[in-house]
Amino acid sequence: MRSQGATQPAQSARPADGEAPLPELYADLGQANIQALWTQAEDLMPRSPAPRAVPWLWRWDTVLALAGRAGQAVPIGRGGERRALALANPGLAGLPFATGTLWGAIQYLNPRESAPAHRHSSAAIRFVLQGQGVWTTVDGEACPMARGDLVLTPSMTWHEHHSGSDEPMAWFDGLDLPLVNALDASFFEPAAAGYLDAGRAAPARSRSAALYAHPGLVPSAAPATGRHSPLLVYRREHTARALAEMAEATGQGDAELRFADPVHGRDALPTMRCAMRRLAAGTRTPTTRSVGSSIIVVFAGRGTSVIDGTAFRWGPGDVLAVPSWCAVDHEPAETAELFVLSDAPVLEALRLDRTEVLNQPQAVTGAWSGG
Ligand code: 1HN
Repeated sequence: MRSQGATQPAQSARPADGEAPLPELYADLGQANIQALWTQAEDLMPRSPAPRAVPWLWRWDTVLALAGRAGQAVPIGRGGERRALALANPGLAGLPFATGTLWGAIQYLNPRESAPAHRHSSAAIRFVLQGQGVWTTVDGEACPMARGDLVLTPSMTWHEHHSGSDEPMAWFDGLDLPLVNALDASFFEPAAAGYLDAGRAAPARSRSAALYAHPGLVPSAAPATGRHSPLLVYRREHTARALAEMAEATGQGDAELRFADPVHGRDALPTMRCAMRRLAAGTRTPTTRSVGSSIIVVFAGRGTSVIDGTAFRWGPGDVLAVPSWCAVDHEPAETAELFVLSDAPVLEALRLDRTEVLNQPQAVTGAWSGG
């Protein structure tokens, strides 16, 4: 039971013999909208993070089939202006959030469809799982999207999606929306009709990639804003090459790269970390737990992850939720690539970050069998 709003004083608040009875005090506190600390339940300040979200897995086949049905049945334009299916963590009592701080969804665009421009204070990322020939316009810059590409739509940037493709397109959307809502910092604005010229075809490359996607080289003139990465699209060809060369150079079965602001070196967005982790067949990662939550999108490969004792078997397109402070380890059955979205930059900025490496592989006490 949550403590907020509790009206019953705790046992220890009873008056000792000879003391004045307290009910009157509690009644008067309640009248004044004041609560005594000693009447609160212990979960007011847990000894370690106690997220309501639970470890979970959404299977790609299930989500894609439902997205395809939504694509047939529901036009874009219904609330939110996007055909996005939110991955709703069953621990969050019906909220459409994957973890306590992160929104995760699969968005589906039919051939030649468009999703209109809007902007919001929540930042978003798109990580493409299927298709090509779609572009997202971010503050007027057309960004091509194909499988394995990462596109940023930072806070308050205008964005719209267009398909020039003959195939449906599906991508993973990640937003910091639950966090922004918890901070009461949400703003949303639809664009005026005809706001942007969408262009007629997916561009070969974005303007920001022309300026910022060359290794170790950045324009001498400062970018317009330091609030987020000036590079808005991270193409699959670069990610694939970087991961392969890192794995080869280090000889490590576990290689992880972070999508960084090429000018400042910090995370591409101030509220969310995006990373790509390559796990070679035969690797078993150490068991770790971190403060802050993450969403893992399986880009390629198969394997098993154990999250707080529950074993989840995964394959391409599956999405996992890892709530705060849950122990996690991964064991790929074949070489795998995982896209990892987390709220780590927020925890680090607030100096609340903490990671523990647990020595023992964790005991498996359950296996996932739903989703
Ligand atoms: C949004 O703007 C997009 O632009 C996707 O594609 C998902 C979920 C909640 C609020 C805004 C998009 C969203 C969203």
